[in-house]
Amino acid sequence: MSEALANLLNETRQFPPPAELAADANVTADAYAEAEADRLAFWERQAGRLIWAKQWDQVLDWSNPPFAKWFVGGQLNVAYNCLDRHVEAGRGDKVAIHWEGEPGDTRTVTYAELHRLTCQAANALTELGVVAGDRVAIYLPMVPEAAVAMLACARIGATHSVVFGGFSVESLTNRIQDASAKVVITADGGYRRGKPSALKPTVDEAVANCPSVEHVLVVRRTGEEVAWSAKDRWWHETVETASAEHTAAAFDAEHPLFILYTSGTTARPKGILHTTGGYLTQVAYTTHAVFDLKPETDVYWCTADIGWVTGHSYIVYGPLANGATQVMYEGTPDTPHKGRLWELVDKYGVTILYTAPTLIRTMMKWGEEIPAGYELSSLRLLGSVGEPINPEAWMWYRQHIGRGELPVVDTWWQTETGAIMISPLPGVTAAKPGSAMAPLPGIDADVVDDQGQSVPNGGGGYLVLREPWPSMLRTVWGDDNRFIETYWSRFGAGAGGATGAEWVYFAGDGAKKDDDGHIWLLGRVDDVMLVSGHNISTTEVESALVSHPSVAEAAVVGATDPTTGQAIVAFAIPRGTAETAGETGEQLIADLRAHVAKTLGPIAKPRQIMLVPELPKTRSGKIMRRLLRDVAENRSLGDVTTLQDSSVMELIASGMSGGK
Ligand code: 6R9
Repeated sequence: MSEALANLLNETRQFPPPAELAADANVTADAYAEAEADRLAFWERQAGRLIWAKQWDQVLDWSNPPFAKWFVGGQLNVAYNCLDRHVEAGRGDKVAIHWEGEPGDTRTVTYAELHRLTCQAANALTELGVVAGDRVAIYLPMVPEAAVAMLACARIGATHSVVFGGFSVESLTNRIQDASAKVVITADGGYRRGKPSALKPTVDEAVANCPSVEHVLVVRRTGEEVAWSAKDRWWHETVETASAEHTAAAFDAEHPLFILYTSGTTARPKGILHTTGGYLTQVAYTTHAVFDLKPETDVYWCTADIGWVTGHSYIVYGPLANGATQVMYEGTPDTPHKGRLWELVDKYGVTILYTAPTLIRTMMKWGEEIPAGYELSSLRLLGSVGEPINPEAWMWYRQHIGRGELPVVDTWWQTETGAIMISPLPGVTAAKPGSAMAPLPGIDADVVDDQGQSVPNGGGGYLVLREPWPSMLRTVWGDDNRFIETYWSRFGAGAGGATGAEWVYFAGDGAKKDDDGHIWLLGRVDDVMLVSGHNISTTEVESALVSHPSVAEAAVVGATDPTTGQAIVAFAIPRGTAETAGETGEQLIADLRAHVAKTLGPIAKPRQIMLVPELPKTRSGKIMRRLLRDVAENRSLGDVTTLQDSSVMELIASGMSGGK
């Protein structure tokens, strides 16, 4: 990327931690110095947060890069660390999960109960022939059984592969086949947008083409009628009748814990493999450090789905390893009304909220009167993950959800990294709206140019990780070459660097360092635009648009242009109150183009802005710019099957207003 980026964002606001939080923070600035002094000793101390059945002999074996082994020779059981140890310490009656179904039904699951259910599920899976090393696919709605199923697999050493409940037959089939899963755990369905949404028929269709599957375990959630085959077993008849006695065996630190497929906007999904000891160490540490989690007093809520890595690391493993009390919600944020999230924050006294920019921007669009109608005073910390958060969305979050006082931690990481890598520390960092700030203690991140050279402050380029980290992916399931090819061949030793060159992990994200050396994420490298020889990041133009009072959300793409190579085409969703019909719309578009030119410079002025009611998003809430490029270049639409809502593209095509 280029010099053009250096002066694009002029964000200078900065918010130090509230004094009270800083005074009592779990992690202080010393952590950076400690990790700096001896990185491996630092991670070794963090591994001490867990209970190990056998101590490791070596912290890191990096003798065969890029294949890492952490805590070599150590043994532990993940479920033991998430459940048994809390129960054994007398905290069995503590609430693990305040579960809220979409229709309003609730369950309160204590650590003792979660432990009992997990032991029963472990026994049931064993009974069905599952042994350590086997793969189990999990295709469930957001019900406590999803966590139980994952923990039961971990308990017996089976490798789980959670498939998001919104994925199609084809996606599910591919994932089951790729991992040769022996058992599938599913439900009749779940509740979404006010009605039951079936899952079992999708599993039936998939399993018909998956000979590896021997049994299907079905949770009854909606009570709707389901077809039944010889492979099917009801969860309540199998798991809930099984013995609750189960002794967790210890597994090697490098035993495969789970496979999770990255959705990937174009390519075939990759099965990202995570293992046991290093993964749990880093998710446990980051939950403690980044969310400042105090298990005795906090009520934590991560709004992600268990089908994504955020749900794995920050609903299941991180919070439970720390003994947290959390909220789990089944449904959509606008069912039965647009205040549902705030109603739940109020009801359960949520103190830490972790959500995604897409949701924050949706809330901006709906208007701040909605959260203003609820009591949100229990909140003390806000987090963001999934996409770059625009400075204005960050400010809105702090202002309207965080009373203008709360720290916002913008956490950068990936399915591949397993845990948070770049983020403010809430008791230490004076955060800048829109910046993930700095690598966490023990993490070595950098921004490099095309040649792999570290850029100076003020420069832009590619985000890389220079040192292995405990929760790093170990490979792509069944495809070591693809692992090396995708992540390790762009820079450093894997790119044929000079003798003695280090291995460098390529994250696929554009980034820049500001004048203070803080890191700003600029979106996927594939999304960067090249306009008249200047690299311009979609994120920055989107942030400029969102900083206009009439815009709630924006997506920007580069469309082929005969004169400039690529031209900037923007799609903008007006805020709740903005008038957009006819001439008012034309005027708004003119204002927005001028606003972008003023904020970022004339080079970044969009050729075209379209006012749209919605944007195409992946099911995890990331904007799908690929489809918008099709619209911008007047092409017929590519594959829309991974869209959250496939009718959005029709809506955009028909409701489009705006011209050059
Ligand atoms: C955790 C998760 C990973 C990609 C990542 C980046 C984007 C995530 C971000 C962010 C800017 C943040 N991303 N968090 N970009 N700031 N705080 O989302 O994993 O689904 O694998 O996506 O998401 O582009 O490379 P995953």
